[in-house]
Amino acid sequence: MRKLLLTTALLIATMSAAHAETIKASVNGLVCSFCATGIEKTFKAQPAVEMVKVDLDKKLVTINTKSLETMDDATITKLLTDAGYTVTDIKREK
Ligand SMILES: [Cu+2]
Repeated sequence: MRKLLLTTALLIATMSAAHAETIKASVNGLVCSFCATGIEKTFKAQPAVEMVKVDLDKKLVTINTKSLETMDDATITKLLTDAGYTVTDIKREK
């Protein structure tokens, strides 16, 4: 019984640690470093966001969420649309 509890606790700990997400959003309208800075500021202000990186060449916004946190597609799309950009694709990696 004790062993089972320990295994369960370990399993939960492992799952939690792995639960941060990497989200890659393809965005139209990203042209200069001001765009990149603005988007980084917007996403860093979100409580679920650990790190955000903007690649101007690939027109890609990479968002890393904090452990146990996520951001749904609608939230990401709204943040980018409100900032004046068009989201063409959102991909997720665990
Ligand atoms: Cu710009």
